[in-house]
Amino acid sequence: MNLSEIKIVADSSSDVFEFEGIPFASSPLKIITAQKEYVDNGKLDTENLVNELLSYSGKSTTACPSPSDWLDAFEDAKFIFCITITSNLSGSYNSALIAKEDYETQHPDRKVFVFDSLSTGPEMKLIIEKIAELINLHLEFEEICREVTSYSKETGLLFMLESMRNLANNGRVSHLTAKAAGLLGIRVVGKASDIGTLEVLDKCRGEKKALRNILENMIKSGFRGGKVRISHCFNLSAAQSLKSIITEAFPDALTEIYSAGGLVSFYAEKGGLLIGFEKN
Ligand code: X90
Repeated sequence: MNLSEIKIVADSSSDVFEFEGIPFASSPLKIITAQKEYVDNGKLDTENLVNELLSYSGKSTTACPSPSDWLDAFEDAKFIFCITITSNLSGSYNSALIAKEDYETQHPDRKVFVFDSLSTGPEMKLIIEKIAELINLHLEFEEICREVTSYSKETGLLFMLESMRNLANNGRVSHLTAKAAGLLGIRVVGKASDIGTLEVLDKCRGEKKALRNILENMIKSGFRGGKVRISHCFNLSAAQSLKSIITEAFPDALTEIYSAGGLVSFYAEKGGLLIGFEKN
């Protein structure tokens, strides 16, 4: 495989909008209200989005990329690695599968690997980084697919949320589950389950306790100081505190912090953190 024939594509829930050194495209999800449609294309003003939604009382929802959006992202690459948000919460994966069918029928010499991350945000970012690493090692297409599949079993996603209102209003968690997150001072800590759904682990009083709890849950999952990716929705200070408690316990951990894109900001809401990490 020649680098110019390869492309990594991911939907915008990965918070990755460009990637240095490897051809990359992001396929945008959309956030939709009765008044406006926000396209999560990396140029979206997420602060404006979050604030507009806070003052908006009508219905808001999201939409995954259509097969034709995915085809646009494939462009005309020969070998495509396509990563999606969990198929258990979004139609993105199914859309990508339809696009793959289409693309491979039209171009029998081309290959698309569609990978269901069973997760989102920073865990997808880790998977994307792994694919890039394997591409740079000049592995064969099938080998990369195999390696990525096994790598993803050794990564996890935890989250801390102050509100689960948008998740509940869009049927991604029950209203009962969401209720606890609405209580003043409570932070819900949870994880992406093995089948790619939201699983609540703990309800913590205050952010400090929640951050400790996250580190404990990372360790429980097998974290021993590998890569960590933290995506935050206007909560840089919590992301930084988490980074320092991780570094204190695991000086070799490689932690990077960045701002969430539109889709993750919509569901994680103000104050939310998503943490992708390697389990061993
Ligand atoms: O297709 C669509 O419209 C997108 C639906 C996405 C629904 C869930 C997004 C969750 C984003 C919230 C915390 C992390 C949850 C991880 C679960 C696997 C972030």
